[in-house]
Amino acid sequence: MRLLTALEGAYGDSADALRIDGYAMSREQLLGAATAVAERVAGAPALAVLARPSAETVVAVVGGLLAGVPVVPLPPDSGPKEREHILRDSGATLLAGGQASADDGIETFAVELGARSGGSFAEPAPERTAFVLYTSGTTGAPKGALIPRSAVAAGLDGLAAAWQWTAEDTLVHGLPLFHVHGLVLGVLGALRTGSRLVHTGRPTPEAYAGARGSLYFGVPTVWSRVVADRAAAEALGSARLLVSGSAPLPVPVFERLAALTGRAPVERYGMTESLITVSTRADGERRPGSVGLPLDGVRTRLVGEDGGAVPHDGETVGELQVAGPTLFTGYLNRPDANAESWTADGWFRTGDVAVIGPDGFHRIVGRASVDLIKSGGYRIGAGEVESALRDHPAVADAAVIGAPDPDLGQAVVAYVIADGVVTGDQLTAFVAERLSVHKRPRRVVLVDELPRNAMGKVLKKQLLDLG
Ligand code: MLC
Ligand code: AMP
Repeated sequence: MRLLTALEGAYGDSADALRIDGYAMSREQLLGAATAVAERVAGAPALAVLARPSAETVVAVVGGLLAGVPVVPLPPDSGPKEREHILRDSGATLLAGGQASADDGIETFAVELGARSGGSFAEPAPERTAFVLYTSGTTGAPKGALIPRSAVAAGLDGLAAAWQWTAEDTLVHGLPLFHVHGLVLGVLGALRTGSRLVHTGRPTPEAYAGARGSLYFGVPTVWSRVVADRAAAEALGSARLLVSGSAPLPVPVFERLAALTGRAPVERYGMTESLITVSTRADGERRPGSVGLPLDGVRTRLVGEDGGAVPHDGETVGELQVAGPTLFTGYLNRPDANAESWTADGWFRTGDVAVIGPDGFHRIVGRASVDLIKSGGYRIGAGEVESALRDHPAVADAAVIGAPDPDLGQAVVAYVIADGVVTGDQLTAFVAERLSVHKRPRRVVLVDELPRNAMGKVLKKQLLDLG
């Protein structure tokens, strides 16, 4: 079976099977333009795609997948530090969209939406890499997670079963196209289930309300903005399913969304490395604060600090470990990170702390490390932001935390020892230019010293208490 089944014409077609940021195209048009890209890139070691929320991005991604070339989505606002790392580390030789910089050593090309090729490619083997998705760790530069085609297929089929997601649906979202949520679920999901797709460019309450879909995806920040806009929330009452994920959905937001739309949201849990593994179901209980049950084929377990099994009593916390067909195959060029992430018996350590009830329902309690921050659903490594801050000539040292934030869940806050001339706003702009804009500190606190323990390690707990 092909990965993108809907492109075979199995579910019919329409002139606006895919609408993205105002541009509509049929699946036939998408296939023709993407096949032209596939002919251009076939045989390349990897294809980087400047992942703006545009039809060009979808065509380029599908082109890479048709040709069996690993696709490397590049955040469109990534600054030179992040961009150079992703391009070099991934081994990409081609970049779709965007401009080459003199020292990239990479060939760029523009995607032609009007191109049509009738050629065809044999379906690449399921074990081939579909994507190299860059994601932050606690320290250092982002790691490239290798996602095989088989994981994408299994993950999407599990979600289609859990959410009764079919070709009858119109999926609406406005999430970025360089992460699992917006790209794998939000684009490939439509191209596998055959549902129509409306991408709103940005995930604003007004755009969601105006799109009139049956199935909506959002991160908790999006849902908390929707419930603050009563008219928009009420307009979503005609939808079949509202899905939240990528970060914890606060219970008050869950309840308000249910009250305003008449629809309790479905919450699901996942990671770049594992795709979506746990979800509440369209035909099952949707419990506030809970992410539900493992998807078909996925296994989960809780492990205590002593390495022993933790009872599924709904109270005892443990590290969540996952196994099954949706898992990545490893991090590119990172044997150290691979060794740390997998157990001897083949389970992936998520780094999330959870409880499982006797009824099998999972509740995510938090992350084991304070150094992985989730802000607006984006995963941000404290170490990466600290390192960018230390690159500023006026900065002597920096410590970054994720402070609780009513809009973003967590906000990146930096405590910085600097020479007294530089301002917080300048440091924020410095990070936004070098990394991605969403990694910038929302607040910079200039301090004379950082609280440290006897070993010299910064006491982040104390900084969190400061807020
Ligand atoms: C602001 N801007 C700046 C800037 N400050 N630009 C340059 N320098 C600065 N200092 C600009 C931005 O570029 C942007 O422009 C605009 O201001 C607003 O940016 P923002 O303030 O960062 O947006 P915000 O409103 O905070 O975004 C909220 C959000 C966003 C919810 C829309 O956080 C988001 O899209 N989150 C989704 C993350 C996601 O998809 N995660 C899934 C990971 S996968 P412009 O022009 O762009 O408006 C995963 C697996 C799973 O987790 O389980 O799903
Ligand atoms: P990313 O790699 O960006 O996909 O981020 C994965 C992380 O997001 C997970 O390890 C969790 O910490 C967090 N996450 C995703 N979905 C949820 C959820 N529904 N509830 C709580 N945390 C979540």
